[in-house]
Amino acid sequence: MAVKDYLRERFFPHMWCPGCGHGIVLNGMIRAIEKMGMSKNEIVMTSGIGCSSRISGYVDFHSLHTIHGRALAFATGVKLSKPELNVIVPMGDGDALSIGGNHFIHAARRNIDITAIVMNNRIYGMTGGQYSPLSGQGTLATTAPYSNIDQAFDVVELAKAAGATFVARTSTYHVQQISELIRKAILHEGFSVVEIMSQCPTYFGRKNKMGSAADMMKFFKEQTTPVGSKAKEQNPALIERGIFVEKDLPEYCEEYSKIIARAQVG
Ligand SMILES: Cc1ncc(C[n+]2csc(CCOP(=O)(O)OP(=O)(O)O)c2C)c(N)n1
Ligand code: SF4
Repeated sequence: MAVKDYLRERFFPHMWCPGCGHGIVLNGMIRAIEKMGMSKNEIVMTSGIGCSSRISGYVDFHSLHTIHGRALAFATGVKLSKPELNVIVPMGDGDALSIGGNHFIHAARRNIDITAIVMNNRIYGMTGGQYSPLSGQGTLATTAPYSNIDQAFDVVELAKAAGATFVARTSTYHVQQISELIRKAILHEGFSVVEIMSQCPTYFGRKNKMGSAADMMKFFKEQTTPVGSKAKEQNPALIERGIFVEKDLPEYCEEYSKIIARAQVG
């Protein structure tokens, strides 16, 4: 299948602003799926609400565009009833870790076989630039005009601590790595998290004087380094990219089916 066969072209042109990073994530994800030769019918995408969550409308998979912060709850229901399907959940940082934070940690803890993609632009894009739990101290937002005083989560550390069995990070500058990490995350049997640093030039970029979308991507190029690199030792402020966790642990749906079998015997 060609890349465009996975898209619902009738919904284009898309609603993203010029320079938004979310389209790069869509591109990287579709290329990963095309490379694996997956059929559209094997994939379910559930999403909440947000510019990032809009991805579920543009892909020609089984899709559920649901409630802000609840994408993983819907995904859990789908996966438990149809474990043979691949469930992918694109989320914004607000969707995943503000209103949806509780769903996120518990999906990770259960190790249910879902691929969570956190599109981290450090702001609520869709609703006009409010700060999110990923904005970080010292940033400016519509709701923090005198500077944000909240510390940010580290998505990778949070996912690791909550029990995710595949945890990775990259950025929209590293488009080949997006495809590679999403491919591995889909193949992984367990809860996988791929954080993708994405640019919102319209709100985060403008409010924090980060320049154009291209400047923001240059920032991702210059301020990140492969995990475990020498550069990180020399400059601890660099953000690491790559795979942080990849391990096998019992998967939730498999364990659940064993419980059903035991209950039927008993
Ligand atoms: C229950 C509920 N609360 C709040 C909203 C309003 N709302 C819609 S999207 C959004 C945040 C979007 O930010 P994020 O998830 O980071 O995605 P982005 O738009 O930046 O890609 C909010 C607060 C909503 N739709 N539903
Ligand atoms: S508001 Fe930000 S996140 Fe939303 S489409 Fe525009 S650039 Fe992208």
